[in-house]
Amino acid sequence: GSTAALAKMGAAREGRYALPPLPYSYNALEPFLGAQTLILHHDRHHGGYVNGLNATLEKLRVARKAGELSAVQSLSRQLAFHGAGHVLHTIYWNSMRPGGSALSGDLLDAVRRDFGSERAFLAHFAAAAGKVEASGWAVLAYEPVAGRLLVLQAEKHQDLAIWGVRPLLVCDVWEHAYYLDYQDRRAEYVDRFLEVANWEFATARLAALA
Ligand code: MN3
Repeated sequence: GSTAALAKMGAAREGRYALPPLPYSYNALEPFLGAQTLILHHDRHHGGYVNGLNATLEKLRVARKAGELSAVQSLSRQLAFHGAGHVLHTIYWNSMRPGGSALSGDLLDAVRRDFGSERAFLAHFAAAAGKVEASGWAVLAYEPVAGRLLVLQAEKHQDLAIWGVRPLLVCDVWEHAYYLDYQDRRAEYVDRFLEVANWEFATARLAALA
């Protein structure tokens, strides 16, 4: 569907990743998040990850070609930092939509199976987002070994806890995501985030993966 296609817009083309446009206007999420937050967050922060990812890949290409890989440790760290930042932000923009949405369909069935109830899941997700230590993310993810849903916390963002999970819906709790609008009231930001959550996007991602 179109939501799955949106998630691919940041993919590499001709060797370079691209900053996908916001799937709505900069002021479309007001009053939850102001336009200034989205301009800074999308154009500057997310754009910085895309530029960093492309620059790191170029440094690695040059290093391989020269046979000089002494910087591979820091370059690998930069690759994970910028790459994870790009992927998670691409999902984050689509994890919200003006007016929000209702959990339904296969995703709602999976949520009830794996978390007990919709209410229990939402409380779990909000608590995880509120309690990420310092900067990070809350992630609703599909874990393909058992084929079940998990809520994970990612500190910073290159430290995703389980390899192979596929994020379905994410909440950015770095301060740049909410500080202009909510200052230190992260829990209020998370509650309002859930009011605009785009569960249709998450359902489409689940259908494409499961
Ligand atoms: Mn961010």
